[in-house]
This record gives sequence, C-alpha cells and structure tokens, in this order.
Amino acid sequence: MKITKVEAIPFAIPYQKPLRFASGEVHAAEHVLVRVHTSDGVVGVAEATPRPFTYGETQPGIVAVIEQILAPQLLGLTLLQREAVWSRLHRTVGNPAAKSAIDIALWDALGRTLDQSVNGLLGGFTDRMRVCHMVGFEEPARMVAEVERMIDAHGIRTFKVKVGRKPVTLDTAAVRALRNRFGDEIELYVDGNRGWSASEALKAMREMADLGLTFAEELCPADDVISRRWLVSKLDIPFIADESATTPSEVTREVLSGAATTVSIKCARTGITQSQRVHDLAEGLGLEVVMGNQVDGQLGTACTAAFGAAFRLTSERPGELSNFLDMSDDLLTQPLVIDDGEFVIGLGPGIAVEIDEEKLTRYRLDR
Ligand code: MUC
Ligand code: MG
Repeated sequence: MKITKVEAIPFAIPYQKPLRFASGEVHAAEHVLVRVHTSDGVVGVAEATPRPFTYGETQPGIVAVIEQILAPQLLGLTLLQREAVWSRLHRTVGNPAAKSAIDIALWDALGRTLDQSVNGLLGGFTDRMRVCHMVGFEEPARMVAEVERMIDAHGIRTFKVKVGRKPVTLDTAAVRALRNRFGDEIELYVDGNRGWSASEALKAMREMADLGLTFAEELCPADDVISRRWLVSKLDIPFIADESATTPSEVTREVLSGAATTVSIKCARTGITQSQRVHDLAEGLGLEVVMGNQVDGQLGTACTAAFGAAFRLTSERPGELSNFLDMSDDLLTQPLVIDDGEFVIGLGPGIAVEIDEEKLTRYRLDR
C-alpha cells in the first residue's frame, strides 16, 4: 500500500454551455487528473478543478505544485497514513484543489486495495443523493428554459440560482420568473459568489422575500466582517458559507461569529479527509449542510456523491451534482446518470468509476 508515484495530467474538455456567476465564468473543464500509484499496482484517481477567482490556483500551477512540491513528500507513505499525508501537504499553504485531489486519489486507491467502496468506508448511509442543479447568469427566459430542460430530462427539482449582478433587479427578476413559471414544483436558493455589498444583498433578499427561497449563499465578501454579520442577522433564511469557509477552522470562525448559519462541503477543496472533519464539525454544531460543486466534471461529481451519500447529514439535502451535464464529453468509461432527480452512486471499489484511456489521450494537454 506504499505510494510510489503521483501523476498530475492536465486536460481540457469544452462546455456546451458556459457557467457564468458573480466571481467568474467557466467555458471549458481545464482540470487536472491526479493518479496515485501504489506498490501493489493499484491506481487511485481524482480530478482537481482550478478556480483562480476563488483560490488562486491555475491548471499549470496545480501540475507544478503537485510535481515539484507535494508528490515528492508523499512517496513511501502508505495509504493508511492519511494524517501523515495531510501534515506534509499542510507544510505548503493554499493550493486546496491540488491537495484535495491527492487526498481523494488516496481514498480511491485505498478502496480499490481493500475492494470496498469509499462510500462504505466512510459511513455507507445510503446509495443515492437527490440532485440540485446550479443555474448561471442568463436572460430570465433562458434560465427558465434551462430549468425546464433539467426537470424534463432529469427530473431535477431543486435549483441554486446564481445572483450577485448589479443592479440587483437583474437577478431578482430572473428568480421571480422561475418562481412564476414553476410555482411550488421546484425548490430555489440563491448564491451570490460575493458579488453584492451587504446592503445590496439585503435589498435583493427583501425584494425576493415572497419567493420562498430556502437559503442564501455567500452574498457579500466575508472580509466585510461587520456588514456580513449585520446581513446574516437580518435574514430570515439560513445563510450558507461557501468561499468564506473552506477549512474546518474557517467554518468554526464564520459560524461562531454569526457570519453564517449553514455550510457548503466541497470535496474539490477539502478532499475526503478534511470534508469529513467539516461534516463532523457541522454535525456537532447542529448545522444544515449542502454538498457543493466546484464546477466539477464526472470524476469529481462521483466523489462528491459518494461522500454525500455516506452520511445522514450530507444526504438530507439535494447535492449540487449536475453541472457536468453541460460538458461536451468527459473522461469516464460509463457516463454518470441522473434520473428522476436522483443520482445512484456506484458501490464498486473506491469511488467506483473508471477512466477511459482513449478519452484521456484525446483530451490531455501534456502530449
Ligand atoms: C459555487 O457554489 O459557488 C462556482 C464557482 C466556484 O468556485 O464554485 C462554484 C459554485
Ligand atoms: Mg457558492
């Protein structure tokens, strides 16, 4: 079970439809496939998603930090030494996506070695997750059409709508159009990706007070410390911390200071090991959680679903598991399926998905 090699392979797959939100936009999955090899000949896989507008990481940067700094420190450790792995990864600050992909690939390799699913190793609560789809910035009519497509084609009934544009009426009109068209048939919540000031956010939320939103996520900058607490104290729905709570200690700080009441757990930035800690912390503090999405491809989504379904708390809410549907292709031998609004996770070894080597050859950027 000793780690013998860690590969970082950049690849690019275009989106059929870009996702636009307040902090940036994604037109192609310019991700990094991480493969951890062991002395038993097992290979664990994971996907790192560079999100420079959130964490400062880029695709070449992720490849470089893995090849030059992170991987050499892990060689010779075993798959069971995850605490030692994280203490070595923590010698380098930042780089959450690079570190998380290594951690996920280790878990995948461990599952394959033991012939057990990662879902089962973590908790095995259920084998399915209800799905929430993220709707990016468009004209209201196009956002309505996208929701209609997701309901008709996949039975999805929960939608996270991106907000944070100025003037706020651009977004409030879009959310209202969705509620008017679909009524109580759908659940809606909003994510501002830090786009508004606290006062703009409050104005927008008051304009949408009659729309039955479940949550508001990251509406204004976390660094606006007092304004943000003021905003959260004025809202009558839970406030999800996403970019402001990317580690267990940030979760503690945000929640205990009154700057958030709910947490987004993203395996893409806390891997499996640290996501488990965020989960345990949230459970101990009595918080609702949402399994979030870093605009992941199918490999990242399969990991999020395996993790989310492993625990009661994380499987209670629909997970954000569907934005890979907008990609033109992916790397897996068997595409993931969302049917009747549900994602049924594989219970094969590891994360229970396989990389299609021909597709990897087609999309990799390093050969
Ligand atoms: C989200 O919840 O904010 C979009 C950008 C990003 O970093 O994460 C996604 C979704
Ligand atoms: Mg968010």
